[in-house]
Amino acid sequence: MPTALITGITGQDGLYLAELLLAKGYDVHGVIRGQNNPRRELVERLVPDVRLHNGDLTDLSSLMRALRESQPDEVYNLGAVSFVAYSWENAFVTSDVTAIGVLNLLEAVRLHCGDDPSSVRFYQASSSEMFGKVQETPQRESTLLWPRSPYGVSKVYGHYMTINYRESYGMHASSGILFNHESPRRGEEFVTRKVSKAVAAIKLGMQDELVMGNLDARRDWGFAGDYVDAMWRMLQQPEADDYVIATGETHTIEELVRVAFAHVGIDDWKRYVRQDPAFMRPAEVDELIGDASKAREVLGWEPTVRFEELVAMMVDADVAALKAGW
Ligand code: NDP
Ligand code: GDR
Repeated sequence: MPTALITGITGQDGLYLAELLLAKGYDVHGVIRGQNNPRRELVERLVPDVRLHNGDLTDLSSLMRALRESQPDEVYNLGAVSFVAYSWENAFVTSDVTAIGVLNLLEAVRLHCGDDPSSVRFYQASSSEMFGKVQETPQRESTLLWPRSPYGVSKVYGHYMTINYRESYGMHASSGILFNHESPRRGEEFVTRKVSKAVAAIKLGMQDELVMGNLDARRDWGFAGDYVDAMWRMLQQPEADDYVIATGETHTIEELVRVAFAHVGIDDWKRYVRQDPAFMRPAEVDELIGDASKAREVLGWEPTVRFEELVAMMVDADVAALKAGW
């Protein structure tokens, strides 16, 4: 039975990846931080077979202990300060976790592997935010990186450090350059979930308005369940490499809002939506659209959920949750 260790186990992707690997028969371990993490209960409820190890990406010795205790064949580094807007307000913390945290984990894996640096396969959660002020459309693996936030800059560091450990030490270290992916488990700070939850609450008469930032930005949104499958496929390849994972479709935030309201039968959505500069960013990533042909050809990966279906799934889940009083 193969063994996997996941950082970021309490996050959206950590939970989906744990479910996928457990279904494949893996022994799954997760790194959880903090002395009383409020999301521990969620992990224990949704994926009770995952074994948790206390650790933090900023603490090298805790990562080495988690590796020693779990003895993984595969390590998935999903842990990060992942909210772009927050990264301007907390640039040092973001850099410590999202940039240096990758180095800590790579170094821990390298030391753990001893004479056989490729004995543990490593996945790094790189991001389309690295393309930032895009230099080419659609974005592919070779597109020049131009990050636009402390988060994006940190991800670029982690991305190149992963490549560097592959090239310097022969580690089986791959990066997935994943475009935005969403689900009913998405954190409520991110735009899709903020919109789905507000639309559900407005429909049920529990909220009056939805306060938004920039409605003109465009994103390539897919379903998180599809994207964790791509991560696993990358680590099954004989050679480590980097892959763009995206749907190849792009939509504005305004379209997201419109489609979400339309799904609950509200067509005059403008009545409920107000813009507030508080939600605008110091520098915006205006338009992202990915070219995942390499993943399609090499990994045999395809997205299965389209934009409208994704929005409907999220709104329906929030309506059900609010009705149930969650
Ligand atoms: P989430 O924000 O849902 O989860 C982030 C995870 O990182 C949480 O489990 C969090 O734990 C953990 N974490 C935060 N700080 C630390 C730390 N100091 N040490 C260890 N773990 C920590 O993110 P997603 O699941 O959406 O994303 C997973 C990864 O993929 C992230 O690295 C993200 O940047 C990246 N990514 C995500 C994309 C997306 O669209 N979702 C697209 C491209 C990349 P806690 O619960 O304790 O806070
Ligand atoms: P993003 O996701 O920054 O792309 O990063 P987010 O959902 O936060 O923003 C997407 C776009 O929506 C605009 N926007 C708003 N965003 C939020 N959060 N709240 C608002 O009220 C709002 N109004 C407009 C933003 O300006 C932006 O253009 C996500 C994260 O998961 C990263 O970790 C990941 O790397 C990238 O996706 C790919």
